[in-house]
Amino acid sequence: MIVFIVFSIIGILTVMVTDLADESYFFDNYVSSTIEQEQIFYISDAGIKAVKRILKEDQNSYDALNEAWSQQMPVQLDEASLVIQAVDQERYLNPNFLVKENGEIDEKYLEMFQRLFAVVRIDPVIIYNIIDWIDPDTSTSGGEEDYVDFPAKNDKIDTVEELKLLRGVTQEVFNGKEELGSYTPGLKDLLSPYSNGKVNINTASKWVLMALDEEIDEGLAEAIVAFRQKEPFTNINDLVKVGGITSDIIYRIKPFIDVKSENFIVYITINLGERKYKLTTHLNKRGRLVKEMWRKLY
Ligand SMILES: [Ca+2]
Ligand SMILES: [Ca+2]
Repeated sequence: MIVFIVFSIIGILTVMVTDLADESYFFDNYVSSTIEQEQIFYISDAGIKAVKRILKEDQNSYDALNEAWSQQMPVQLDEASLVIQAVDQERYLNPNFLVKENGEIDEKYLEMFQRLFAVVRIDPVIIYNIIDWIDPDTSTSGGEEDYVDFPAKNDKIDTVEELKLLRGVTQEVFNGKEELGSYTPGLKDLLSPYSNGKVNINTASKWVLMALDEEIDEGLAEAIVAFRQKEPFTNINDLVKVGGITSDIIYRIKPFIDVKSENFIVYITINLGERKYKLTTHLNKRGRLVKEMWRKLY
């Protein structure tokens, strides 16, 4: 995206430059764009370092929304202002887990996806479109294996935006919808390819919690959310303290839940002079080790 912006700036400048017939003017402006890009990366480093430090210092047994890492962080520097927001990815379901390493469908994940799509009223055929997009074979599991302009990827999903390429994933399916004053989330607020596959019951939305088990209805999911606002879950067995959650439910969902998170996407908005930039980075946390996986500038 930045390359595109740089080139469109060059495009505009070229017109001006031709008029001025001044090649050095054009060159200086190109360089200043590149320097600005480097400056943004440099400025972002300060923000990313701050989030990394917060995550490193967070050594308790759980990750919850009332903790420091989850708070929006405004940062004022001499030349720029930043707004930083970290979002743990274990609050979402990972679509890549629908397909096992051997290429077969993971039936347990399929059941979770079927429940999730039912509660947010998204066409369940899209689940099979996702499966066929990921699975290595080219025969259909009930979804769309090939598209008119491009074949299915037959590999893991890398970004949540990739889901927009799939048949049936409309703007509304992706972004969610507002109906009769009530909001239903779309895929971008339910799924993440960066999650380790275990849903954090301290951060997951009620819709994702409802996907975990058929006995977790809306009332029970809301009870979980209300409970953790007063007292975060420090152990998955603490769920039994929520009225209505039986030990049978805990036994069934145990392999798919956790009370902590491992992957964090950090969104940084940078105001530099007249311009606004968005930088996204993926931090992976294991114990005291916090590693930056990638960084993207928009
Ligand atoms: Ca924590
Ligand atoms: Ca396939």
